[in-house]
Amino acid sequence: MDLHQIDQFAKDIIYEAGKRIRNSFSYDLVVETKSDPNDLVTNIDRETELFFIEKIKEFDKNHRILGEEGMGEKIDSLEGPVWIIDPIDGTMNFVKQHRHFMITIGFYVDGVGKLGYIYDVMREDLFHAIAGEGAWYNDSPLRKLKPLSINEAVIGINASWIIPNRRVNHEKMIELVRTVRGTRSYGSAAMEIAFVVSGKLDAYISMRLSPWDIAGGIVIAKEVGAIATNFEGNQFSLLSNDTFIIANPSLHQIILNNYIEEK
Ligand code: 2AM
Ligand code: CA
Repeated sequence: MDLHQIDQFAKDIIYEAGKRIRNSFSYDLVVETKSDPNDLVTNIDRETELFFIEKIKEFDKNHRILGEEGMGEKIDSLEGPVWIIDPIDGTMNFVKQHRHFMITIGFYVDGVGKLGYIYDVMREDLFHAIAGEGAWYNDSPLRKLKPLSINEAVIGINASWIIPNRRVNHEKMIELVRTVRGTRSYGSAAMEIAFVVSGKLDAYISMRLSPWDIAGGIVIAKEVGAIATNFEGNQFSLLSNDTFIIANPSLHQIILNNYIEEK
């Protein structure tokens, strides 16, 4: 398997899909809700996923595809080559803000991450990695993350975890917010992961993410030394929803041990 050839192919289809999404703003979006009233999907999410599936099947019909919109095959193992795709991560941003949404893709072989992509569609910025070879922000190599103290950290966290909620002890979260230098919330998990791997954020935590939100990002994370796990400190399951933390290596254990208490 020629990873460089697959990497070039992946970049080509991501750029092409990005162009199609940018052009879609000239006509009407059809917005529907999924699991809850705030879980949005549009015709463009579906069309983009279908575009990727068609292109990948043309490239190699034996490659399987796990996509957020469920238009690939039903996947219950990661055997062989599998593409894990979120055609639009941050659909609410896409619909409401027309910015801050990502295409994100991970390419795995037998469950091992080989290629990872996070593409900021409106900025036309690509974060990507080839396992074992490095990670890039467009054409510039991403450097290994440097250690820092928790008081200097800027972290990505959603405000809903700082108020009473059924998943984590919010008092501990308040302590975390008080301790760090600053907090941010961007509404796209892939964007926050892209910021952690490039040192623009020092950690990002979420109580519930899906495989396609993080599959591309964790390939990039490995190349720069960012640590990505679930709240048990184990590998995120790529076949089901899970808790998620990605952090600078000097902060991962500190945040998990001192500030995250699951209910
Ligand atoms: P999406 O836009 O692709 O749905 C926003 O809070 C982040 O969480 C986005 O990355 C969003 O991805 C993801 N997200 C939203 N609802 C989710 C759900 N029910 N399960 C898992 N991830 C979700
Ligand atoms: Ca999505």
